Amino acid sequence: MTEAAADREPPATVRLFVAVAPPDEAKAELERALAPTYEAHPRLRWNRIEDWHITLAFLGELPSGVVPGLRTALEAVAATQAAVALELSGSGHFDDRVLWCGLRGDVTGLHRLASATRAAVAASGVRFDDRPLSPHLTLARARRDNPDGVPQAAAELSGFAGRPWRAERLHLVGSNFARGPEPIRYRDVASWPLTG
Ligand code: 2AM
Repeated sequence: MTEAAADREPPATVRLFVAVAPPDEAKAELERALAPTYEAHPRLRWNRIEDWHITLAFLGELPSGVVPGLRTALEAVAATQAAVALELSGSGHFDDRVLWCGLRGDVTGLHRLASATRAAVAASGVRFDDRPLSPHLTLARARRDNPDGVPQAAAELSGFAGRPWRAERLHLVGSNFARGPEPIRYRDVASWPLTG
């Protein structure tokens, strides 16, 4: 196949996850609170604010042929599940490498939405690693050659208490695989209002 033809060919696989995202005002508030931490830790790999999300189900790399079935399944979930009232609050880290912001509010509702999502994905025939949900919004990762900074950044942000907001849409998100030096890019494959 020529390179030009390869460019036109849809990718055979796609890396997918299902998520909710805070509205712009809640993100702007967190961004403001993070300003001193951004400045203090420029060597962390900070996620782009437009990419901030809370993963409900990580589906992994799948053949792109599964997407139509997933769309149908997730549309039905969104039609039967209600919006979830949440607040961004506090912070923490995984393994001294991943810095995250925590969530308060109807976390039980978030778990319920994640369970419904995962059940619908599984019923649509897609197999994925159904790990327990740990609700968080990832902010940054430590670089391999410079692991410092994550616990300290988490301590700096620990007092953050954001305004209430509602997760009103369910998003099916695709990402590239961050091959080489390119940062990971996310894009909505589709999203649906939570109207249940
Ligand atoms: P993270 O935010 O904690 O890094 C896209 O990569 C999203 O899926 C991210 O929110 C990421 O979680 C999550 N994710 C990536 N790999 C995962 C895995 N193996 N299990 C669960 N979630 C994963």
